[in-house]
Amino acid sequence: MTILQKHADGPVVFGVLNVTPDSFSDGGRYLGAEAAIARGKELAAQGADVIDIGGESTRPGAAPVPHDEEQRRIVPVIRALTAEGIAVSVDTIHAATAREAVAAGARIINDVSGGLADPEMYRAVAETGATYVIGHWRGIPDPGHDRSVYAEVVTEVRAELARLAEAALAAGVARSRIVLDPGLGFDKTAPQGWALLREVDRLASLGYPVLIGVSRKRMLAELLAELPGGSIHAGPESRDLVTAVVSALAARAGAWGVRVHDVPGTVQALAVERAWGAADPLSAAAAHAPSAVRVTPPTHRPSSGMDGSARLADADARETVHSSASASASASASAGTDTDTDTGDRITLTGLEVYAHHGVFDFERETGQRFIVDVELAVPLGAAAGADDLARTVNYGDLAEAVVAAVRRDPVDLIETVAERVADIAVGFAGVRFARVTVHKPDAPIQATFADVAVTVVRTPREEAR
Ligand code: PMM
Repeated sequence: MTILQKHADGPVVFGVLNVTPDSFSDGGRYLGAEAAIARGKELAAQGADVIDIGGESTRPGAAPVPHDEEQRRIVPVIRALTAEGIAVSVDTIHAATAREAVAAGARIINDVSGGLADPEMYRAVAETGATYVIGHWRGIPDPGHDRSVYAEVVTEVRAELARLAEAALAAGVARSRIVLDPGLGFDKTAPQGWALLREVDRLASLGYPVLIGVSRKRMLAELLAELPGGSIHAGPESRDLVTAVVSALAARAGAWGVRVHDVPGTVQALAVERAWGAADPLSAAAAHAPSAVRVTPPTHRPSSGMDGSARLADADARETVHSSASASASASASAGTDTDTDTGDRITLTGLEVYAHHGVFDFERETGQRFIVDVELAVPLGAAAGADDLARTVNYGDLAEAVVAAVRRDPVDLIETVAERVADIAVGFAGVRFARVTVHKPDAPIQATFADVAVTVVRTPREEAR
């Protein structure tokens, strides 16, 4: 199950892990690597899709941290969590730290400055191929809100985010890798924060996925202080319930992701939001269950104009050169597996090119090379065709994105292993009877002239997911 697949079930949940002495709500609690790693695993088990690790506090007045100290705090934690297959994002405004983080296994750089703090950041992101969260801010956080001056906050934040995204694109960051975040609390008062939340759809209309980070922030404290018995001085955890409510509302409004400290609360709120809109509340609740206890395969919601994962994936499929996808309803070749439930319908995605670092030789690991993936899914297509309804089939954009993410994961020796990984992802899509996956390595180090070398695996869903 990849983060990108999961998005189709609702927003990606980023669990906050601050490995700092001074973050405002969890500072000092996870400063040692051991405690931080344990907390990261706990957040993942609670249903976080990504662990967002920070080694420098961005709270107003926090002391800047030397880059090497920031990296010393976070790198062992990134290594340990990614080794367990947990997706990691790194909350940093420094390009040097971003590079180290990706080298250690992080896949997402979460930059609250949107590239304004470090002129090298866009290049670092472009070169590493990481997903890039562009946050909106106007400078090092300022407790006095002196920069929180807007004639029309949504219009201006939207325009500033659009400019930052253009700058990142110009520096070589792939369009499909950009996520936008309005930066709640960063040079925004509480009313400005609520205005931005009210108009998440306008931010999303820029065409990028939108991440919302409101967890435990002062704007929530100010809201609670207005309530009978409320106090702005109550501890940060007292804001978890309202954080979860915002997560559900943000999901409704089309947010791609939510960044929270209290993962169980948000997971529950998102389950409610899904159940509210779904026919089957139990499958909605299962969508954020930790994967060890997941009992149903993922169901895929239709892509609206707001579906960041589909947009990311479609762009990926375009950018990764020879990609083509086609649905065929022929009763052609059997995949050589149990076909008693096979209607003969197929979705095929071929020529998906991914640059990755697999191979038994050191130079393959260091420089990387092209891997070309073909996926054939046996999946009944009649219902989707009859109703002309994307929700009843496999969204090939989601498929492409999930395959790219699976191939880009940590390096392995064999293309057999890569094929197995991809097949594991492919059979997790709802309705898939079996998947045939071929991984080609056309530039393999073979001392002879050759056209291609490839492996093919055919896999069915695990029994409990059928
Ligand atoms: N807020 C904080 C830190 N990192 N990242 C994103 N993308 N969005 C945010 O709103 C955001 C962030 C604030 O600090 P915390 O880690 O202490 O909650």
